[in-house]
Amino acid sequence: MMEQESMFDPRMAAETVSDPAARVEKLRREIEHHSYLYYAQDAPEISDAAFDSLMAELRELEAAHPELIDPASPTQRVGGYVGEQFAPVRHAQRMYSLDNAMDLDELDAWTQRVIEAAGRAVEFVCELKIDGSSIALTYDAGVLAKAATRGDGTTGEDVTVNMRTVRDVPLRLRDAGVAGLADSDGSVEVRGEVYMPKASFDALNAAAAANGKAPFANPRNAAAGSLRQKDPAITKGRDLSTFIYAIADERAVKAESQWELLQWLRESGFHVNPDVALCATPAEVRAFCESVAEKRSVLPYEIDGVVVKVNSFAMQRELGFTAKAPRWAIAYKFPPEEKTTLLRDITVQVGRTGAITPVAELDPVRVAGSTVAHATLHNLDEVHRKDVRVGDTVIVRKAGDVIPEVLGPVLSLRPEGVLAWEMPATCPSCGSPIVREEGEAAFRCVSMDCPAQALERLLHWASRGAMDIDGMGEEIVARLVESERVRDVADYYSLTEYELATLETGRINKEGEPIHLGSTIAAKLVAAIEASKARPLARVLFGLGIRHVGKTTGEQLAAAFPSMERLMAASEEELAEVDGVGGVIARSIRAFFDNADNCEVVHRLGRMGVTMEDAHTGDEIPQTLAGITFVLTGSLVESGMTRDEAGARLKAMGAKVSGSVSKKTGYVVAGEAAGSKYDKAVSLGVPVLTEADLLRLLEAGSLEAAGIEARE
Ligand code: 0OX
Repeated sequence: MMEQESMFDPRMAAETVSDPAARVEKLRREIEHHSYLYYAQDAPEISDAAFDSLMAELRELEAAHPELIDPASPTQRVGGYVGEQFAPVRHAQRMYSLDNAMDLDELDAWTQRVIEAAGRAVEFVCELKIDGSSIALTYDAGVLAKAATRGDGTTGEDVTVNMRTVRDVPLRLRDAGVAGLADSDGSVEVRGEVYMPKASFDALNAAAAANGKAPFANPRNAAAGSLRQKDPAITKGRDLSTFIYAIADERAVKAESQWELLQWLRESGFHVNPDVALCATPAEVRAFCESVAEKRSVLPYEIDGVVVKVNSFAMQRELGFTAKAPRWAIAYKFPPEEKTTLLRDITVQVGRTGAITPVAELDPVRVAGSTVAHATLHNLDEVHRKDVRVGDTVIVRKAGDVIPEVLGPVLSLRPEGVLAWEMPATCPSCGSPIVREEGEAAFRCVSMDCPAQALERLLHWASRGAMDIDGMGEEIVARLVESERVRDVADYYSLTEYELATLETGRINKEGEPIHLGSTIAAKLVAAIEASKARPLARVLFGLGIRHVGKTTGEQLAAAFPSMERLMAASEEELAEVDGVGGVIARSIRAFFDNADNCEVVHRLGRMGVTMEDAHTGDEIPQTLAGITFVLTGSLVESGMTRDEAGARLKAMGAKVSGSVSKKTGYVVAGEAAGSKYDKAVSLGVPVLTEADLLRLLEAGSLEAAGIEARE
């Protein structure tokens, strides 16, 4: 910074000031001026120390004279507290998005179209397309009153308190800006981008990594995330900046073109990007875009293209807007950035459902705003199609500038003797054999004993539609898995009340001691686990999480096989013969039971008392309701059955159960608080049964025995 004498002596002691109000006002003007030179002009005239000294004096004076405190004072950037939710702000003028030109030819086509539509020569303004988060700043009578995010373009969020902490945002417009307003006491809304410089983004992510926190994917997310902090002090520590480039309603200023507007924005004190060009021809526009693409990587902030705008406001008004974007502006997007790096290894990842995905392990490389060290290779076919091999130099790019992608190898750089990659034979998480289902790209680990899938499988088993273990939610199951007390679904049934009561929830109380689940919840859980043992075989089959075996298939399998033992022994052909079970499902069931770990878990479930055989098999129940469709609505309070349970029992008697009422519906069973389905049944003349009728029917075994009139 240049050392230069300020027009003030910053050492002047606050208590010697004879007219504090005048001194405060002078100090504020001086500080605003130097902030403007520093942040907006990038041309400071005094040292940081001198600036700090001016601020210190102002703070001291304001502390001594609280009546002089003003929200527009440079000392008042942090204050207030953002509530749980940022209040919605409806934009007076919609915040449009931009149409894109994906290459220079599309850009040329657009400039030509505009010239034709205008019927005369057109000047264009080219600006860098800052990759940040859009912001709207409203000034009332020259003072910052509101800052709002773009949101959906119509309604954004109020982030005023946080935006005030961004040091290049003027809290008050400079006099030259006020002079350029159509109405100096009126309101003006300017728009731009809030962004985080690349270096600050890297430092933020390095700090996050050191503290074991998740990093931000790119500077844009970091800027948006920093703006949505509940505590403005956090936003203040985040090194955000702005570039302002637009106005909500150009009638608020005396400017008549975008170029003049940029000049007015600068004079008003806003940070305006210096890399702008006024172009008289499409060739000049194109040349600007090309020159920017070249220097993109040396800029201290991320850009993802160039915004080209028709300069004249009058012409902008003639061209107008489509439903989503102005016709007078376009975003020329850079092609996705590509880099080369070394493919160190290909590892495999086991997803929560057992899908095995190959992952490229790369020498870390910076692409389009963030460092890439891993990239999914999707599946084996993709690895072979791209012919990427461990040891290759590969080309990496970010699809949509977010998800990294390996495009392929640089074959000329391939070392000798590298081999094509093959899928490992066993799961890296549990060692079980990996299987591939016919016609599917994905390989899977189908073991119930696989830690990578444990949480998902355990939650599925306990879920409503499966074994319905009330209260066994994600938090508790995750703790049971972490503490290694539960690994597979059979482990649920050996849990003791004591173990559950003393399970740590992962939360701590005010004294810093761990909070345990406690005996009340533990007792309820043990009862719920016990109750689940009696669920019908169909639910057990669904609960096992066999791929492709949903609820209905579970019911069909339970109806066709009298016991788990018989089902486990069935051949692929026998399985494929079951109604609703084709070749794919049959193969999946066989692969499941061909896994020794799975058979062990099922046998352990049986020993624990979980249903392995329904009391009545489908064959024994007379199919008196065959061909009749039932619709269940409302809740069955008397019996406490769920609609699913009641439906399953009707199905066991041969009925069909449907979700909607039509003329073909046989009966509608209306429980308590039945709604539109009941009304529809009445209007179509479909007979309506009460819960008592239903219970009689289930008990008696046929309509006739239950005394219910058969339908024509
Ligand atoms: C940017 C940017 C975005 C605003 C209203 C219509 C055209 N990300 O840097 N948008 C616009 O202009 C839009 N200009 C920019 N420089």
